Amino acid sequence: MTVPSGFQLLPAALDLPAQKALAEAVLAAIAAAPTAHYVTPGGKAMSVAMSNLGPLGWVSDARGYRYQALHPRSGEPWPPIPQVLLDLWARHADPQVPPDACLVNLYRGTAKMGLHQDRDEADLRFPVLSVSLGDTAAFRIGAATRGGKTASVRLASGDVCVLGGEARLAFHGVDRIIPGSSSLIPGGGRLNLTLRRAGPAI
Ligand SMILES: O=C(O)CCC(=O)C(=O)O
Ligand SMILES: [Mn+2]
Repeated sequence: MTVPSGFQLLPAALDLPAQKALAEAVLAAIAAAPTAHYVTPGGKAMSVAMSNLGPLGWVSDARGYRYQALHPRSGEPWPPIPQVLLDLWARHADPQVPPDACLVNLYRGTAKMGLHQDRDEADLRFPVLSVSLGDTAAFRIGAATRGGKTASVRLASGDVCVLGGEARLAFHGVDRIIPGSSSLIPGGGRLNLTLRRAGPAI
């Protein structure tokens, strides 16, 4: 299948110096908000290590999926979203309403993410914008119904993609990371930054 309409891939939206600066800034920020392998409501630990930046952070545990203002372990607010990400959002997602959540996904080794929809946000009219840094991902995207045809798209370091319109509720996931395809992340792997408007627009 072809990718759903509303899925926008912006290859190399960030050049190498910008990728390096952003990866360093995010890794430094999450030193104060350590990543964790969240457990799904079904009791399985995710292979992706996660943290968040911004007023709200996405978390999962036995009680379910939700956004919350505080890191689950430290009880501290999440570190702020770097300006370069706010600028990308204003340019490619929504010029008026800023994102209030940035999920930080760290894929190492065989980490992957199963097909899912992003639907824990209050207002699904806002798109989701995601930035890829480090190793290339084999990303999969289909329609808004489970079980339909899907397409595989490579997401390389510096690529930005936007899920808006028809693609906002598209099922998507990461089949695998291609190890050694980038040397951007110390220790290897892939950093994915997913910007969302999680709370209402006000
Ligand atoms: O890592 C990616 O490219 C996708 C991440 C994702 O879909 C999510 O965190 O909801
Ligand atoms: Mn997602």
